[in-house]
Amino acid sequence: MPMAVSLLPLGGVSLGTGAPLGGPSGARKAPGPSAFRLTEKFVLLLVFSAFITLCFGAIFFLPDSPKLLSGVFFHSTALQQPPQQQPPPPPLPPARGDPPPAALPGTSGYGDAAAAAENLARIRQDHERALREAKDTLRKPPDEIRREIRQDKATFLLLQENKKRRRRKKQMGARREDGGEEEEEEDSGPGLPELPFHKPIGAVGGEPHEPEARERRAKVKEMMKHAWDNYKHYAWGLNELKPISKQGHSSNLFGNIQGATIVDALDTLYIMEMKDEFQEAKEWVEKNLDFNVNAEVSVFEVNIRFVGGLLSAYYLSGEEIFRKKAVELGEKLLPAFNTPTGIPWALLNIKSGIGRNWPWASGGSSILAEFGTLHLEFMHLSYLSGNPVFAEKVMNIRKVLNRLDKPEGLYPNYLNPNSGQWGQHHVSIGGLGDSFYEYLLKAWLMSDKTDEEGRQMYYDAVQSIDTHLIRKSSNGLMYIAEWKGGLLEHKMGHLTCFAGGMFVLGADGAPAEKTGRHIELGAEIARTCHESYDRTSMKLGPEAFRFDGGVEAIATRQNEKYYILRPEVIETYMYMWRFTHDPKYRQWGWEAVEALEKYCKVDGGYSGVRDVYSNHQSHDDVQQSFFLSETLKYLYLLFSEDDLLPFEHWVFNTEAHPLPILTSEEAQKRKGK
Ligand code: DMJ
Repeated sequence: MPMAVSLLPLGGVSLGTGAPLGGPSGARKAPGPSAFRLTEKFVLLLVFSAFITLCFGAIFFLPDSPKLLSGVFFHSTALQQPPQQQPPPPPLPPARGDPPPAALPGTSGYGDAAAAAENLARIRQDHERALREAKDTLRKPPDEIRREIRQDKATFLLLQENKKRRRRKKQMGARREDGGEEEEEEDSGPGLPELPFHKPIGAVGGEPHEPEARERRAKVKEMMKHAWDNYKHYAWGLNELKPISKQGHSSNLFGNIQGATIVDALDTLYIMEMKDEFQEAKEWVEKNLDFNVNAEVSVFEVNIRFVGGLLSAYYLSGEEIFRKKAVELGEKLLPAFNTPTGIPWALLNIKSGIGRNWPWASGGSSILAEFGTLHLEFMHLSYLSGNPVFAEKVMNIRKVLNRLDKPEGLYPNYLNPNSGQWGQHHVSIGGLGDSFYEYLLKAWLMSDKTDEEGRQMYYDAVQSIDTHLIRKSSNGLMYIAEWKGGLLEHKMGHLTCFAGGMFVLGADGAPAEKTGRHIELGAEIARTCHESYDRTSMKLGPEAFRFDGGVEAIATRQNEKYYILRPEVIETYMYMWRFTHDPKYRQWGWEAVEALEKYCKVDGGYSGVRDVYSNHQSHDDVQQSFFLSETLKYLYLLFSEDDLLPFEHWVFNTEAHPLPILTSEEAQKRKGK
């Protein structure tokens, strides 16, 4: 072990000149005491080596170790020792993932030097394996990756399959048959692939049959009007509204791209048949939506809200301007993928094309929920532009993920775009992880169930989630815990509540013997999330709730008690309603409407609240754009008939923007369309 070897002379000097351990100096000549000192020297040497080894190991296993590594010279040089200086390799650790720090053998005491040495060797071996894997990732020539992508992806092959071209005019004609306005369309020119999707089925639905549902849906539309009118009045053209101070609100997620609320709300306005509002929004997009700005943006947020919003607006209305803007923005986002692995940066300056990651993300990592939530939109961008590059970028993300070991079959939240290796082994189905899983399922659904790889990845992931993260409280509330390097944190975020809807949406495609379990997961998560609302004073859910320290589904920390108009719980009610028609889901949705009206509605729109357990409203003064795109849309759908945006034809992106299922011509023929 190089460390111990280099320490030997130092150890010898220090022990030899230290305080005599064996009595008076004359006694040193006697063989007994002298032998005794040697043993002690050896023991001390072992202890010292074990201590150094422990430090060495700790550096690897501490959270964010890459940050530490960069500043620790002795560690990086130790790693460069040639292999022959290593002790013989111990048996490989379990194939999946690193053991949690607490479980490391040989690091609990200073006496067990052999175990510590073994441990160090194992760490080195892991590290070297990681480096080798990273190199492999980087060595793959882009051509080979592209070839693999082409071979594997049935979804992408839809583009290749459809060789015959049809003029967009004809397509628009088909849409007009469905009730759209007659308008001269400009020729979109050559290069567009044929779109198997002919017309927007169910872009507007009939009136709800039941009088109560009709009334409730009308109420939701009224809420949309209140939110929209105030945004228009006080913050028109800006990203969001501050409903208390009655002015615009800008977060740094969009840089200086403007109009997030307008773009996010377009499709909600359309399906609610708010025609004047849709028209004014469209005019704003035509005249003012500008991506030629010097702005550093969140690739994920801009994709789900702007690209997603524009794509949906295009598919619903057939208005060419939305397609054009979506493709233009998609092209601006492409430089984000210029990393050694093709895993995109989180942040991108859309003028300079320079990207970087969030400074707080584990060792410079990209975030799973961010780079894993581009797939649906990018497949559509290829589809609408005729340019395969978008599809290639997102298919490459899958390739990188599929080459990595997953601890217990779970996907850590952090992945380093340079090395292609996981960062911290934290797993969450809420923040940082959530929509990655959602997009695996929806990629398969959106491909008309041809994307076999997406399907497999999704159901495998759910199996691991079920085994390792799903737990029940002592009173039987099911929840999805978070995983911190093998240890569970018994907490669930509001964001995690979307998973109920995801499970039930995926139930049908699950292996036959698992269908029931997926439905059960959906129903149980819906119930738990409803409890998280019901156990507050305001009947609105906190940002996170816990299942430890004697509580269940309750926020225990002050900074987890806020509600920012999030949609996830209502989203799950909507999916559960569609699949079960159990009236309780509409009832729970209505409770949320009443609570929103009571506590979040203000003169100037709708605001988040700081503490859902308090009887006194304290508003955060932000009307989030997702309130219009998601929360109100899901409520509206909850009280609508199933023929509005039917699931056989549409999937919703993670911001609730509906995208049509890409049905191949062949499949259409099979279905007799
Ligand atoms: C939305 O922007 C999206 O749903 C995203 O996936 C995460 N959550 C917010 C709303 O809570």
